[in-house]
Amino acid sequence: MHIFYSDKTRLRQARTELHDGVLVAPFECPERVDLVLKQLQQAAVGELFEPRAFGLEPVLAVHDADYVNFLADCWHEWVAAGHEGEAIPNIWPARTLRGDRIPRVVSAKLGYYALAAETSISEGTFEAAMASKDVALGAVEQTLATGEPSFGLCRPPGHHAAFDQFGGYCFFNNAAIAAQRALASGKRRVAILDVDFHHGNGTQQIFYERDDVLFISLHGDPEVTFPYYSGYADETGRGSGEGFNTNYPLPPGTTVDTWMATLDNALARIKEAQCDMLIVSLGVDIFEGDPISAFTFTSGDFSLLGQRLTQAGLPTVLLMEGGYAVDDIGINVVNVLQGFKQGIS
Ligand code: OKP
Ligand code: ZN
Repeated sequence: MHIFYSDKTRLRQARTELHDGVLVAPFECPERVDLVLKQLQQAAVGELFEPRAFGLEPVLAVHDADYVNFLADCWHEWVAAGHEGEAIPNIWPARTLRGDRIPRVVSAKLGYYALAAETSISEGTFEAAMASKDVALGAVEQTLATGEPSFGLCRPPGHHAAFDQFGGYCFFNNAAIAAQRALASGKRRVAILDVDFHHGNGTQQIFYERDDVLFISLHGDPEVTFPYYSGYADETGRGSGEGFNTNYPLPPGTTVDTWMATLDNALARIKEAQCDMLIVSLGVDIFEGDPISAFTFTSGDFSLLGQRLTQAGLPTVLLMEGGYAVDDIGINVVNVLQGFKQGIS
């Protein structure tokens, strides 16, 4: 297993997250990568690589240029405007307002480019997002070159980030950027399998009208779970993308047996669609102890998950998404990767 990591992912050090009506210390914190890295090293899961800088070109292949410029400038504009705290959106072009013009001032641009309010923009956020996608690109490049599995310890996560929107702790869609890279280097159809507790609305949106990326997600039912406005079973793709988007919303408390049976359906669809690469959006917030999620995985169950993923029989890149039970996040990731290694040996 090739492991990609960058210290620069620690540059996102936001102080605030709007949670339950209170500004709290963010669940998505730099300790997450520290602890995963420590456990990966202790368990000697694989060789550690630092990715090179891939620049903005692979980002602009899936994201809007004005959105990327907004992210690059947001913090500086916020500070220049004299605002006191971190940059948090508080008004949107909601259904009765005008969404057809991009506003000029940073307070208004925030709402235009945000899909949720929990995620503040702070100093270093853009730099960390750049490092996070470099980690994903390093991993996919390695797997493309060797055919061997790679893990990218991405942070911040990516799967909620859409073509021109951030939110749900995500800024650049790392999995989408990696998938697009794989296509550019000759893959014909990439499967993105999203096992994070939350629906990967951003990944779905980016590829919704395309048949060269199959997006499949198992997640908490959006009727009762973030991101609420996406992730239903009737979202199956549009145009030539029809049939290349599959959502499996599952109720809170879903057992691991039911979840695994659903995964088998997802893997069968990946086979059927004749994909030639697998990218896993690996959120370990399906853990029973996760503070903001509601599935029931034990640490041991993650080995089974890793093993099961090898049944796709494809060159595989696993990219970190969520997981907020920091005491257990390291062992849970290690178990997935060790299970995967066992499955292919
Ligand atoms: C990011 B990833 C808790 C509600 C959820 C945002 C969750 C973002 C999850 N107050 N808030 O792990 O998919
Ligand atoms: Zn999640």
